[in-house]
Amino acid sequence: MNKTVLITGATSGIGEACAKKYAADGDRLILTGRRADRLNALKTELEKDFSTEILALIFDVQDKEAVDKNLGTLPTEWQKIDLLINNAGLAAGKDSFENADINDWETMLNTNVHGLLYVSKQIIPLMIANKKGHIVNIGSIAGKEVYENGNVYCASKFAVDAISKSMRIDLLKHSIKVTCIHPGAVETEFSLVRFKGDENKAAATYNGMVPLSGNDIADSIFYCTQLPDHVCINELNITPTQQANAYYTHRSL
Ligand code: NDP
Ligand code: 8X3
Repeated sequence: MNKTVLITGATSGIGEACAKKYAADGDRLILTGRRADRLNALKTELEKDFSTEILALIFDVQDKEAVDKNLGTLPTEWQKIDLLINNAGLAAGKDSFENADINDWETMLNTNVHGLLYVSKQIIPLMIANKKGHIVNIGSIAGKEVYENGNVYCASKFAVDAISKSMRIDLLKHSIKVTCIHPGAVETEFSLVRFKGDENKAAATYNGMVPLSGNDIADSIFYCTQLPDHVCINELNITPTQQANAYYTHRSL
């Protein structure tokens, strides 16, 4: 309640679910994404439903200049950020190493790793000035185990895991908590993006199982961020009940 929360990638999926969850809690939100129509519609909806203040910032996290311009010049009343949720990310393609498109690899590394770093570098000094803060990074079970054809997506999420551990150590002295959330299969636009609009391939990802929803992940993130100042959940691995890890899914439906 009454926190200022910055959520990257709020135009769909997990980020959008987080935006709704924190708005319902009465928090002020800075929401980001590239799709202006969606972001502005979400801002209008949340301001109407929850009478909260929303700052919508449209930029690509891969573009360091755009990140710096948008987050480096926040109005003073938006600079006391209590919580940063580094959620913007994607998988592009799921191809064997020798066939994968190098542009897809660059997009994943530039978004999932560089984008997260650019955003964090802008927000951490504000948290340090405030003498506390909480950063939640969205990793993946793909950052815990490498699976066939996951190659660079897995590498990008292993990087998020390592960056989260490193942030936690370095930011200890500033009382900044760092939590890394590692979801398994969550039914969002993730698979549609990964398979470049192929709806059949995207749907097949969740065949025979009940996947997680964006709300399931938002609920877990919310829990992690409501604990007393002296308690930090370092990481959570969250899968559907029918998924043990990146390799084993029981498709029984
Ligand atoms: P969605 O595709 O539904 O949402 C992704 C969000 O990221 C969108 O809001 C999108 O906004 C934003 N985004 C992507 N690229 C950029 C960019 N270059 N600049 C700014 N924003 C960007 O997928 P999810 O909600 O599932 O994904 C959220 C996070 O969760 C990702 O980091 C993903 O890797 C991770 N994850 C997802 C899992 C799943 O099974 N769904 C499992 C494990 C982790 P826009 O296009 O408007 O820019
Ligand atoms: C998304 C989950 O298993 O498709 O990060 O990589 S998985």
